[in-house]
Amino acid sequence: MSTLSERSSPTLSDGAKLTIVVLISGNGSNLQAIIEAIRRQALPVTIGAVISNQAQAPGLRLARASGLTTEVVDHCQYADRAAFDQALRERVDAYRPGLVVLAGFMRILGDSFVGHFRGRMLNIHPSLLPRHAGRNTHARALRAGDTMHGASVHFVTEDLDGGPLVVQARVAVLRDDSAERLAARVLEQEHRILPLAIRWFADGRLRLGESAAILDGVQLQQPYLFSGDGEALESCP
Ligand code: NHR
Ligand code: GAR
Repeated sequence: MSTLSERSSPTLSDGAKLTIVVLISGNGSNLQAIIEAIRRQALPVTIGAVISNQAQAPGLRLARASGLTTEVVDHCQYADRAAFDQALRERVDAYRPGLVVLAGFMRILGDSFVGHFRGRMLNIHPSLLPRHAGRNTHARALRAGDTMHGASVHFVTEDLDGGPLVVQARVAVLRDDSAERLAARVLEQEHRILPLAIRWFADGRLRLGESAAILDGVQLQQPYLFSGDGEALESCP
């Protein structure tokens, strides 16, 4: 069966590549960063589908504009979290993804969902985990007087925002920073480290070990620190 994405956007689909499903709830700027990396041929994956728990998520429009298959699994339509998780799992599984990417996905996932996708689900979180797990991370970083803030990619486990870390990018907090300005600078870094981590996974360089992420065969005691030059995604000619 030929999907919409295969017909209208050949660079975004290729049967031989790792298929990912991207879960979103909002603007989808991280999704956009993934799409752009694929278009630059810097990310060898196929987006099977973009699934949102919010029918109104602006990221859905963006996905459709790129010719991607989209779905909505609205958590409000389900009796409880377990029922939502099961429906979401079925829809994700329908695309047989090798990797599930939470890109601004705002619903906590239950143990059975997480167990099913163990070792093949990544999340981008807007803080230097383990600092500031949960929500409102930028305001909390400011309130705590942090001088460094940033973003983290981690494997998703039952431990909310506590799964093994993969890569982080640091962002200096400026004097008189606002949560909005800080968030915008952190978001720029998210757009670099999320495609990078996906690329490592697609290239078979990244996997989840017993208690830590393993990159190039080495167990990460600390997340890889992204500095913005050497390891940036290279475009292929
Ligand atoms: N699920 C598990 N099991 N483990 C993680 O590490 C997860 C997860 C689901 C989402 C993203 C996470 C983040 O990056 C994420 C990581 C939402 C909430 C939250 O409190 C917390 C963390 C994250 C995402 N959500 C509310 C809830 O009751 C609802 C908020 C809303 O709908 O607007 O689910 O920060
Ligand atoms: C990003 O900052 C992401 O890290 C954060 O939401 C934003 C989504 O932006 N995620 C969470 O807070 C998860 N709880 P986007 O929709 O433009 O990618």
